[in-house]
Amino acid sequence: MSNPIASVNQLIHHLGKSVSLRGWVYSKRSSGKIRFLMLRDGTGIVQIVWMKGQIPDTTFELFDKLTQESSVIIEGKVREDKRAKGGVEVDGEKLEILHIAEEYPIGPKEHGPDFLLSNRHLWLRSIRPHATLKIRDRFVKAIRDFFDTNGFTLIDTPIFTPSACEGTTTLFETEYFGDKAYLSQSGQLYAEAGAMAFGKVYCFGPTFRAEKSKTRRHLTEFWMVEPEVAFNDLDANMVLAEQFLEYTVQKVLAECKAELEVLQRDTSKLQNVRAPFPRISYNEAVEILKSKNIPFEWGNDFGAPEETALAESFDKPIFVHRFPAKIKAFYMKADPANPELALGMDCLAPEGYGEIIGGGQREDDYQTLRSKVKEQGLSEENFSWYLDLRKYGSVPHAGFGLGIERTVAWLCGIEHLREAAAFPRMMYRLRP
Ligand code: NSS
Repeated sequence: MSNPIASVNQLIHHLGKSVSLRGWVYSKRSSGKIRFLMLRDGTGIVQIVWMKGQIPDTTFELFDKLTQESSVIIEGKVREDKRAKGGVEVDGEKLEILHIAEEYPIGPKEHGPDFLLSNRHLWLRSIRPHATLKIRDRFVKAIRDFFDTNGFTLIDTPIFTPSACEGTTTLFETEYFGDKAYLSQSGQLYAEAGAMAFGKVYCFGPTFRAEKSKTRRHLTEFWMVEPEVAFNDLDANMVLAEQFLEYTVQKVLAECKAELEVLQRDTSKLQNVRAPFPRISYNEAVEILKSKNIPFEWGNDFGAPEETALAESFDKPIFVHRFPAKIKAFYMKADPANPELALGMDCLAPEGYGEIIGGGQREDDYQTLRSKVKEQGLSEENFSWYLDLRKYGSVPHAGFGLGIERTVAWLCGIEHLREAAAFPRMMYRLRP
């Protein structure tokens, strides 16, 4: 090929020039002496127009052989077309077929979710999954930028762990050279060690929970980003969380206009994601539920209906803080004003998306934490290193975890979490 290789999203910079494009046939149609081919190359889709008489007849014959998703190399001249999506069309000159695709299972007709998930390896090529995963990519980039520019150090925490962080009921167990290991539910405990070494750290990776519930909000494998900061208390933790969400959400809005449009996302609520967010205590939340006649008993954890009802009263994400200690993890610090409460906080997204962040201030007193480990029947041996952090220069500290798929689902306005992961893992789905 003699022409420079161009990607579809860069064609606007090649107006009037001939380029070489490489990609897949998204669709094609004929009309008299004209052939139209929609070419998809991963960066976008462009229409290539072929005119009989202007190109050799052999090229026309090749065109007729093309099936959906056949791979091709095309040479053509870029022409401005204001009606087209990317502002350009290409007049086809040469066509080289790399591979004629077999009959493609995904077409324009409606497919059921199960069929699409079983064909996720192909479904990724369709416009909606493509837009969703682009948004995820930009969101992750914004997350890394936020921490990079705010003095945080990335600490990669292990996936094989000897013990539970978030309760023993959702542990994935695996054999580990004659011993037992568990897939990490959260990097938090290790991030705490990191915070004592570096001050401000974050970990970011896959986490695993054997969730047996089949809800639209639970995956068995999901990604979590978890900052942890020495000397932060609960209030400072909420300030960090709201600044972090404002930055990352506004970045996605600015950088993913085209993708949000593909998903027909009403972005007005996302524009509102600006600090500060309303803060309500668990006790206040219970009062709000009462005023809405939603049956709820003090001491229980909120489920999806309660979270939706609470978030409904506000037009931006909210924090709920100071939960009953009984329903929270062993590592949470008790509220000095009322030891029945834990200094934890959740951030609830609007529009029924529920909890996207969970975190709080950590117990920093050695004896208190040691008794909590015992109370919850956890092995002191496995937690001795964690308890050490309270022996050698213990300081107040706090952090949180944000679930990537839950947040991306909210950003994209999609119903089910599974579409926010490239290859989602759920109780009943391990393939592809
Ligand atoms: O259990 S969390 O509420 N909190 C933690 O894991 C803490 N150890 C984090 C920390 O303080 N460093 O989970 C945090 C978030 C939660 O708000 C959800 O957004 C997400 O992780 N999460 C999930 N996403 C998808 N699927 C499942 N099963 C899931 N569980 C939690």
